[in-house]
Amino acid sequence: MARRKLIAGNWKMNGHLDHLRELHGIEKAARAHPQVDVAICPPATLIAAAVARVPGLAMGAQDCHSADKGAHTGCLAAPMLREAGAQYVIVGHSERRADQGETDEDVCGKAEAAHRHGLMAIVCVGETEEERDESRAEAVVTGQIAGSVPRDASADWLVVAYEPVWAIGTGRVPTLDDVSAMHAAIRSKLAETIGEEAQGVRILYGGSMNGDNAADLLAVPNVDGGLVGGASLSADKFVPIVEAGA
Ligand code: G2H
Repeated sequence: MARRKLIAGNWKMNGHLDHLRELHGIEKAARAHPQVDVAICPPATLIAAAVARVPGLAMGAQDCHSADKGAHTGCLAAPMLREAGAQYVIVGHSERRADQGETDEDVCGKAEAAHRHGLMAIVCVGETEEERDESRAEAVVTGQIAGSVPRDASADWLVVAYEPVWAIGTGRVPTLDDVSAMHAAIRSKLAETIGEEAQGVRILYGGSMNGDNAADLLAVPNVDGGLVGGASLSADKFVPIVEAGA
């Protein structure tokens, strides 16, 4: 099944208003390659300003609460992000699973909230170095899929991102064979979890993707795009990844 590639940038806790200047070059690249979906997930405080500045470029958030409103100091609900102009939301990034103790159940609730409010959920999964060394990577990741993906998910609103924790921000990437094997295992687990819809769900690779390795990674079967951290912070580094996905 043909799946449109998605190249999504995750700015994490980086960037101020002046950093939005980088978006012009990224928007230009997105317009030049309409066969690829491109999105940037800046800090939530910048989403509305980013949409105003580059209306042709899709924006996303980096997290949402599972509830639509309520007494949750400091949290952001999916309808708030939607109102700010977000089209995507990353849920279950390993940094949040580690720093905020998010469980698969939490992540599943967040993905459901995203769907309720018209956001595309990017559900992140990935094993630690220790889990890989102990040959548990596939079991861990498929377990995360089973627990984090809502049973009623469809390709219209679900994206999965495989991000090996040990590859994040380290400059290390798995072998292409390992990426291929894991993405195939994820597709297969998705099929068990949500049935036929699994064939249309995009599975992104994330973890030290850059302009030098993107073309190889994006050519691997079942790799339907990238979730890019450090290299998404500048147009110079991000645009070659968009071009590699085209
Ligand atoms: C993985 C990725 C973005 P980086 O977290 O989600 O970051 O590309 O910096 O490894």
